[in-house]
Amino acid sequence: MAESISIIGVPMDFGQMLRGVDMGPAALRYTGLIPRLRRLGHDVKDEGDIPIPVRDDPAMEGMTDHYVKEITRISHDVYKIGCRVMDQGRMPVFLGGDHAIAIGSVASVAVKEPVGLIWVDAHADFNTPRTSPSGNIHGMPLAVLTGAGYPCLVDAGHPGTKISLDNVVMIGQRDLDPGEKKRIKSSGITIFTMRDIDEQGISAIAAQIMVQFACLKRFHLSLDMDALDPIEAPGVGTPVPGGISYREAHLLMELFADSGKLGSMDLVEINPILDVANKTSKLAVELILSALGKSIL
Ligand code: 6HN
Ligand code: MN
Ligand code: MN
Ligand code: MN
Repeated sequence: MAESISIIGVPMDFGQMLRGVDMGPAALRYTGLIPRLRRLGHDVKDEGDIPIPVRDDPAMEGMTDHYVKEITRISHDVYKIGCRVMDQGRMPVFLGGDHAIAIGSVASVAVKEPVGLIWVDAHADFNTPRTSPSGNIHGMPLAVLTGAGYPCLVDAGHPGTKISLDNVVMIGQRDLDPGEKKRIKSSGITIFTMRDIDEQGISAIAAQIMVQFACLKRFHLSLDMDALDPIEAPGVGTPVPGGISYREAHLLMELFADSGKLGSMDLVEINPILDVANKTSKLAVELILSALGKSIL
């Protein structure tokens, strides 16, 4: 189905320690994301990039505390533009940046009605400041969105929890921190780790998700490129071996497209500096196209 899509670049790298992930939106545009979505028949508007301070700027020197203040302010900005796009009846596609951009993006799509949230990632991003070994905020957005962690981040956009734990599904995990594991187990959140994918296959898992989301009108896909195997997606800051294959990822996107319920998405964590000939952006664009209706036949 032809959609009205708004592309929102969020070149934010404050959620982790490596420069380069701020170039994600540029790499995805360079790879032809917008004309290729148009060729699929979609009406696509490029909303440009949200202005983000540059970390190398001497004015930023001495900033510590994992950039919580900057990320809070940027999350408000992401939220505002996401809300505007949603009000216009358009589908927002947020291009990161690191995964902390999801604090604002997911908040903006869950304002009017409950939505499902599918977190495709090698990690769970379910740490709080207490459980995080790194302190990096990109390891925390799913915890924040479900109401745990720095209060200023939990309250970004509008005060309080943005997504109920019952409406969250994680897929692709294979690297969890000890305290994070405990939080996952006690939360009762639905998780399909790499072992589950190996045992059940991607299509059976997608079918279970659609049963869980039967009462919801739409869902948001938050796709961290490190969910894929680093052989396919080397351009990420925190690669973990043993990930989702090229075909598994495509099939998952194709099944999401078939569901007719994909309402919005994030594509995050591409770091072109660490990439091999823009391989990760090329795959990411292919995956976005599959999620938005590109089919083989
Ligand atoms: N990501 N669990 C680790 C941490 O530092 O909390 C890694 C998080 C990676 C986050 O890839 O979006
Ligand atoms: Mn992530
Ligand atoms: Mn990750
Ligand atoms: Mn610290």
